[in-house]
Amino acid sequence: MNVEFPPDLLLRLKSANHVAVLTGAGTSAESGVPTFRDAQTGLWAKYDPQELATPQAFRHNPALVWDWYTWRRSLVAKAKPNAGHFALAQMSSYVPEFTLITQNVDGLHQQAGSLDVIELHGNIMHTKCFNCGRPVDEYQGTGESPPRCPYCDGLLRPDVVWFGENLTEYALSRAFLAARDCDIFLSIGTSSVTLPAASLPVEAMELGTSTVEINPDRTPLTPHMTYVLAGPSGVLLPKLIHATWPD
Ligand code: BV8
Ligand code: ZN
Repeated sequence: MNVEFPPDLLLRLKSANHVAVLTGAGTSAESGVPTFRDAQTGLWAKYDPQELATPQAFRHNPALVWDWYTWRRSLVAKAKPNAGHFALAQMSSYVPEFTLITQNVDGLHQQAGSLDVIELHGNIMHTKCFNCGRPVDEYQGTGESPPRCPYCDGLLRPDVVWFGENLTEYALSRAFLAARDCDIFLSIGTSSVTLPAASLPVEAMELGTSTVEINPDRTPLTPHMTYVLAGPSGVLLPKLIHATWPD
């Protein structure tokens, strides 16, 4: 794939003091992790992820939701970071200030070496109690699904943010600060429909900050982006890095 980047994009990236990046499930697609809105496979094909990733679904059928996350955890456990993840880790070493905000719950940015990743939606490999909220990463596989909390005997759940649940104040405030402070904002591999994450690039746009979308498909924000790079992040990001910092 021969790619010509707009010269002023490369200049802006190279001269940026603060680069902010928001990633979505598309950045993990080339690692074999199905994107959030991809058709789910096998026995999960008949479920809409948006219906399962809610406290209501967990209350209604805790075993089903727990088993869905156990299936997704098995996919994530086998996944390895792809060239896009490594390129973002590399980019952070080229710029004075770099903020990586992710909607993903798969931990692949950290595995690729990115530090201080803002996980807006939590991490699928972490577990907490649905009742008392304590983190419970060690629990006996009692055979019960979901397992129970050793502190209050409540049901355990993945430590992710479900639809209808608030994001943690800490993650959200840091993400908005970066969107407001950065010189260029890259929105990579996200369908830009989930809020409040999708309002981060808008925050930057409204301040006149240059914004870049990297996605093979169009999203509702595509028409508003300063630059649109249509293609897979695992291919485009390494090329963008090489074109911006060739030596
Ligand atoms: C909140 C963790 C306040 C769990 C996730 C009505 C009622 C109630 C709420 C709402 C409502 N209307 C709006 C809301 C708010 C709601 C929302 O945004 N709903 C939308 C979807 C309609 N948001 C919330 O509820 C948030 N909380 O607002 O709290 C509140 C409180 C009470 C009541 C109301 C509000 C919580 C949102 C977080 C939900 N949890 N994940 C889990 O993972 O199981 S979000 C979920 O979507 C995933 O984390 C995912 O990361 C995220 C965003 O999706 P994307 O990452 O964009 O992935 P997607 O599959 O959609 O797109 C992939 C993209 O990649 C595509 O564009 C594709 O083209 C592209 N792609 C494919 N291959 C590649 C690629 N790109 C690059 N390279 C490739 N190779
Ligand atoms: Zn508990």
